[in-house]
Amino acid sequence: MNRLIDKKIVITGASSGIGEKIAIKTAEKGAHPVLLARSEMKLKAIAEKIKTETSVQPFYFKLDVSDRKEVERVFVEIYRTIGNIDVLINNAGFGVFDAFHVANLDDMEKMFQVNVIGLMNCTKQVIPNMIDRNTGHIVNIASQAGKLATPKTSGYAATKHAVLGFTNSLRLELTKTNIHVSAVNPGPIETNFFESADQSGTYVNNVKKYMLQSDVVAEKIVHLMERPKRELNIPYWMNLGSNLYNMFPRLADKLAGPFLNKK
Ligand code: NJP
Repeated sequence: MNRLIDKKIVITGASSGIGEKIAIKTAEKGAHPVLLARSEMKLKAIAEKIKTETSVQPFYFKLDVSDRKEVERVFVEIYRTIGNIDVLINNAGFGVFDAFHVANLDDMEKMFQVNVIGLMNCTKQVIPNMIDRNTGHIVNIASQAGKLATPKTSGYAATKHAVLGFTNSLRLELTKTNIHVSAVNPGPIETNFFESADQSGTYVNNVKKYMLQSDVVAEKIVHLMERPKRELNIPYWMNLGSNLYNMFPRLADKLAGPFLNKK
């Protein structure tokens, strides 16, 4: 059974990477993706491509998720245009990898504004309507970096730890409703993400052989929408590593420290 047919799925960060792929794959399933990002021209091109390939005509809206007033205005416009939202994919995000002693505090602040506050801003716009209808699904794209911090990710990992904390609390608050709250924790994925995150190319070079393809990650996220669960961890072995680390942190620091220093 196709559970996504006619569902309205709002995707932040849909102008590239996994957000773009999720938009295409949900449209292929007969859902109605709504694309959000700052790059309007990219959204327009992706919407046209989706229309040509699937005959679904997606709506798209220019949005900077870190701008609270803009988020409120755009979500009012979305509700006015498409009606109820069935799924919100909080995917917009970016990283800058730097050792903390040289890191720029403006980058840290901006990462928090987009990855954490932006995600909360968007969630806030859909939750009251979902509670009224007693249905819905919030999917937060976090990271394995939200479970296990590695060197040079003090800012980025802190934002993704915050996303997981927020997601887990929200899920518990909504236990008695029919609203699902999921976290997605991927390892490295081949996307534009690394253009800002890893400007030296060192990390990409070191983890090339573990890199996930955005298509594969998007496919699993679509499956998560069809069969909601609390967490999607990809690849599973990386999550096993994160779990072991959290069980034996002192030993892991000693044994795995050099292995985790890839940036
Ligand atoms: O990266 P990329 P991904 N307001 O750069 C948008 C997480 N993740 O697909 O605004 C609104 O291709 C940006 O659009 P634009 C990662 O943390 C990744 O890999 O037009 N949108 C673009 O559409 C992030 O949460 C990896 O510039 C904003 C999108 O975000 C998510 O996956 C590993 C925005 C980024 O697309 C998608 O990243 C991992 C703003 N202020 C988690 N700022 C990985 N790639 O390895 C950015 O564990 N965007």
